[in-house]
Amino acid sequence: MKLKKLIEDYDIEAVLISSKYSLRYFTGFTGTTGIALAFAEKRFFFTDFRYVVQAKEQVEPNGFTVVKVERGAIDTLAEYIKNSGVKKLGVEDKHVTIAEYSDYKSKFEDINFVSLGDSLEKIRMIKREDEIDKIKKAVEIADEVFKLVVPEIKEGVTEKYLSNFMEYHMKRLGGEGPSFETIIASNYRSALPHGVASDKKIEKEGFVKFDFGVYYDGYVSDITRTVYYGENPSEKHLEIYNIVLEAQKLACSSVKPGITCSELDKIARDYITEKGYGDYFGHGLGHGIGVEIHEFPYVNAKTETILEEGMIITIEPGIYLEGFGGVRIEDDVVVRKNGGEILNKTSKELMILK
Ligand SMILES: [Mn+2]
Repeated sequence: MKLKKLIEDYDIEAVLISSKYSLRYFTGFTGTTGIALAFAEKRFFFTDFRYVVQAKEQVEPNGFTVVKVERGAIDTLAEYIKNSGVKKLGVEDKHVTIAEYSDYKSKFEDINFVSLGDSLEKIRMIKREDEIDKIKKAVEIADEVFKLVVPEIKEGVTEKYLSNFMEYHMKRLGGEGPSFETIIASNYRSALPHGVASDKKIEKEGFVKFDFGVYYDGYVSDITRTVYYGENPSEKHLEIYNIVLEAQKLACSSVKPGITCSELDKIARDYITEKGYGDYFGHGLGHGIGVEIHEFPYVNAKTETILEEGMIITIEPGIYLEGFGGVRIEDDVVVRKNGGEILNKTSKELMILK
């Protein structure tokens, strides 16, 4: 088991799991209040009255024993730590507040805190098949939602109308909701890489960029499509769309075990740069997805992580021209033995909606 190995590698006796996504991943807990203490052999999950029944259902199948705490888990945790003779305790230092840390220091006697850095997050990089299946389902729902929203793109409706429409259907189709704030950026706003849906009305002759995703059983999807709304896309609209499309396809077909994230980023970036738009692609090529919308590995010029079978990354190059508009195309791709498996079924060819 991965936690057991981590405990050995760090030469510690136990790990305190406190962050939302680590709790979700390692224990299965989806509530808001709980903390877990994992030893090499035994595991405990501390929560209060409100969550005891839910926690038993969710965490026991993952090997955690539920301990009901009165209010705040700190005193009970301190007892368990003391009684188990823990000397070195791994903590999620990146997620612990100063207030929590001073609590730990005052309540946990004679303990050495060991920073786990990104180690718990990195355990999540390679997905099991059951995790891949959940992401596939999240992608399937996203594809379906996109199909439904396209006919709703009409002059005069607001971006927010479209995002509400999409989020309603995400839930209707079995998702838990959006995996992040739905981005709908129309016309000049499409040049904003992260323009969340606003009160702006859809108007003719411009791009409409949709970047959205769905949570399904705790796992996310993340997809971007850019459509043209109007009769007469300009040469420039067609030009930048086709450059992004080619760069995206090139990167998707280059996914394979053994390539580094920076090499993959370079393939798309070099293509866009050759075409003269390198300065307008100001973000990384993609990122891992899983229980969280942005996970390891990050696919950018600086990341030397080598892609391995079972990782799932997004491939999402873009070109953004201020005052004019922008294009991004994004798919979710599983690293398989023989290459990348693109999960999205939605076409990437330019849709011109009249
Ligand atoms: Mn993304």
